[in-house]
Amino acid sequence: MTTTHFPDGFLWGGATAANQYEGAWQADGKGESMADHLLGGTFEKRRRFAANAHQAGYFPSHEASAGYHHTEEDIKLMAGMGFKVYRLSVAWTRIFPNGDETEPNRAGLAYYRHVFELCHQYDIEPLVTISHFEMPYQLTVRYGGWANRHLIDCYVNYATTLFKEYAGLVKYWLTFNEVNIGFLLGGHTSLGLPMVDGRPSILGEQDDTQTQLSLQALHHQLVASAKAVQIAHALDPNNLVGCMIAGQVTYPLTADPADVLLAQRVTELNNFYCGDVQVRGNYPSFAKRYWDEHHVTLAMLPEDLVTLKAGTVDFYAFSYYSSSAETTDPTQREFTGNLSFGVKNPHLKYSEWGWSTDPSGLRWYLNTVNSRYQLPMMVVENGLGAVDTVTEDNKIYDDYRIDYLKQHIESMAAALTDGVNLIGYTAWSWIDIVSAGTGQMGKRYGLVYVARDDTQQGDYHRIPKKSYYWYKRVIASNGTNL
Ligand code: BGP
Repeated sequence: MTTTHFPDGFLWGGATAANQYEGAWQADGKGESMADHLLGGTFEKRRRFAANAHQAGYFPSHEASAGYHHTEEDIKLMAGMGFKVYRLSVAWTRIFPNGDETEPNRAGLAYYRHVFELCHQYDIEPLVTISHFEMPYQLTVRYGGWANRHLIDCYVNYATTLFKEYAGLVKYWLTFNEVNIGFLLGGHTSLGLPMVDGRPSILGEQDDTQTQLSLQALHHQLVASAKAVQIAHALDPNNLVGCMIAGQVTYPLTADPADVLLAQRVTELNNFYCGDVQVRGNYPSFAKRYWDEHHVTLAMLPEDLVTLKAGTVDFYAFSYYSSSAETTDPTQREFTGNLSFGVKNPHLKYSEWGWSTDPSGLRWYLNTVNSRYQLPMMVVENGLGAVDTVTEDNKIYDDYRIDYLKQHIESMAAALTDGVNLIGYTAWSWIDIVSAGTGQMGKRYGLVYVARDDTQQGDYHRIPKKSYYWYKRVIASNGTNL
């Protein structure tokens, strides 16, 4: 039981991403996204580096949770928990099927208008991620992805279309989901870059040519993000635009100063390379050292620096799932959860997917970022991926998920006492969706169960889990009844 009170108007809610939730991948004129090609495309073959290699040929985003066909029911379910905010992404390919058209697909625009209007009927504020790992496949085929500067124009046209179309319906926006992950992982999903030897190229394991390509592509994304922020503000001063960073907490494995220094460098690179550009409007001081070490020369137009400075975000949104550790012994490095690499921390417990549970890491991260930026913050992803069992009487007793969420909400309450300006929390994911990292339905995060499994069986009917009723109480008590 926490004694700290969340501020009045705290934005409690949940999140999804279009390619993991909607399905209906070819409905109403939608084009193909990078996600629609996973496991089968030229660039994405064997992209999944975790448990579902045996499913090659199955494209999780094609059907996902069939959210596209459950709009009314799902928004009603969210309202049943008392959501104040719903974080969702727009599938770029529903609006511009190939990514580079000048005229939008009206059917795609109408679909999201319906979603946003329904949300407002239930007093749920939409929080929209403009691009969440679902860039149009044709932008990679035709232009080579974000390595090509032309994508800035394509994205700006897309974002501007959304700002204009949904003026008055949406005021909270995020430009790119986990923009720092594309950079960390070579970015074939979010940057649209080719894979290396059939797998994602990982920063630190990339050769300098790949690092050059990734950072150049990322630079274009950061410029596009800054332009979108400026346009959103110019079109409607009520628009609030946030960055979305994958919160990467990295501890030194030992008190050996070399480990401490390494953990600091990893923390800075993973979080502040992108964070500083989006919040402060310039690359951090360590960036030059990093570029020099990797023989990277970024092609920048003189106006890019002006754009970055003028397009800083209004709030800092981030995902947080787990923490990692670092040591200078390179033989120990492995996958340590949410697309991070490092070493396992002996003080923490790990899920069967290798992700640690570390609520203190969330408090550490909130404080660290608050000290650096002093911006309002939102936790826009946090949750536990687990296998759920449906009992004979159709119930799901997910006490492990409740425990996880409870501990993290307690950490947020503690961070509030530390003085952090936290304004919202959207649990990931409020309903079962396809896992981004593995393509599985069986790695479930939802507070609502979706009857669909990894053998593609199930009719997608929804069942609120025990956590659904628990979270409803949490929201009703503004975070005091945990
Ligand atoms: C983040 C992504 C989400 C989501 C989450 C959980 O990196 O923004 O899209 O998927 O991780 O990861 P996973 O689905 O791999 O368990």
